[in-house]
Amino acid sequence: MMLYFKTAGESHGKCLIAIVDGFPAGVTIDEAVINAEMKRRQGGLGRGGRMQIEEDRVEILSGIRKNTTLGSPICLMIKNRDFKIDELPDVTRPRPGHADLAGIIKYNQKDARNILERASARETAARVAAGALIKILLSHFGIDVFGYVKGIGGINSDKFLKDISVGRKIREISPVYGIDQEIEGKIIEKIKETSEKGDSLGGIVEVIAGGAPVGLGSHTQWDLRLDARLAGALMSVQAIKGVEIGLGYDAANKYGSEVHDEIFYQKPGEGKSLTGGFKRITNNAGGIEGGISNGEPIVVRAYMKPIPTLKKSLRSVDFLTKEAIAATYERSDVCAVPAASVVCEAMVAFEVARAFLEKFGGDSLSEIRRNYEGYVSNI
Ligand code: EPS
Repeated sequence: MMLYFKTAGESHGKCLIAIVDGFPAGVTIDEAVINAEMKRRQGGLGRGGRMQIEEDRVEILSGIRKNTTLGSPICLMIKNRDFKIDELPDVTRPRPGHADLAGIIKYNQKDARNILERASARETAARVAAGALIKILLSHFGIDVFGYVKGIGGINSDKFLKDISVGRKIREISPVYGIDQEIEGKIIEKIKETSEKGDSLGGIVEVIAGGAPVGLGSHTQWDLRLDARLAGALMSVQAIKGVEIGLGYDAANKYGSEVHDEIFYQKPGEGKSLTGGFKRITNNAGGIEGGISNGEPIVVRAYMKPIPTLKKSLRSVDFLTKEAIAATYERSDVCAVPAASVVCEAMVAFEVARAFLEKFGGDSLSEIRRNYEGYVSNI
């Protein structure tokens, strides 16, 4: 059974749901760990009024008994406090950049609410719940997935993160979920200024998956390549417009000799080696060569556009009357890049776990561990 998850739910419907299938039996799940992630997604400077209303908490409806997974589908539910979907006004003034206009035409609707309720990034609460569950599984194999904000509104960090645990400590106290305290003040200022102007901001998120062994993903088929899968998963996150891996776009501007990570060998000691003893002193490949993880940290960046719901509305056209009119505004976040870093972390965790289970798959945690240990001791 392949690991997969689907979500359901509207932004102002009763609840959001994630169904995670193909998750192995025998994994102990602490609900508090999932809820900590839910809270993190709600935070970050630049969030709007909705996050004052909600207190996202997960309810486990199936697949777990006595805090342990059964191997059956796991249904996670997050209740919406603001759930009055049937009473909310019609939306006929589509927001440029949102799904409103394309959605009403495609689905033959007269009210863009029927589109935006599902297109909303509120859906990502369900993804984060699924991702938190998946990260618990990965932690059993020393895989640590860490997402942080690299930049907002053009103020970008060039800091290189060597150690995830150091990054996590800085991120924990950062109001924008960053790891570079030198630029944090400027970012905070920019978010405040933008809020006063009634505008919105995008930014860059980096996700690092440390501790993944060589051999996840495959060169043998286009849709098995790990880099392709990660890019697809991240592009599916609302407002993400670009993804790069390792050196990314900049590799196109350099010589091959400047780009590729030279190979060295150091006989592994007693402990396990994720790379079979082969070493790199650079990681421009972002931990993936030929669509296969090479045992170095997997490094992915996602580029987020500014949120399309603007207080200072853009020009639009009323869908019914065809008259020129300002786009709808109810309320919105000014900047949701910190929240997106939590969502991107969840999506990377999912794709890494999916590739991990394809390689070491089994129905139970103990079976996967046997397969994993046999492989790692053999490389
Ligand atoms: C979000 C909930 C939404 C927005 C935001 C994300 O709440 P509401 O629409 O009720 O204000 O804050 O949605 C969007 C960015 C979007 O494009 O729709 C959340 O839970 O993250």
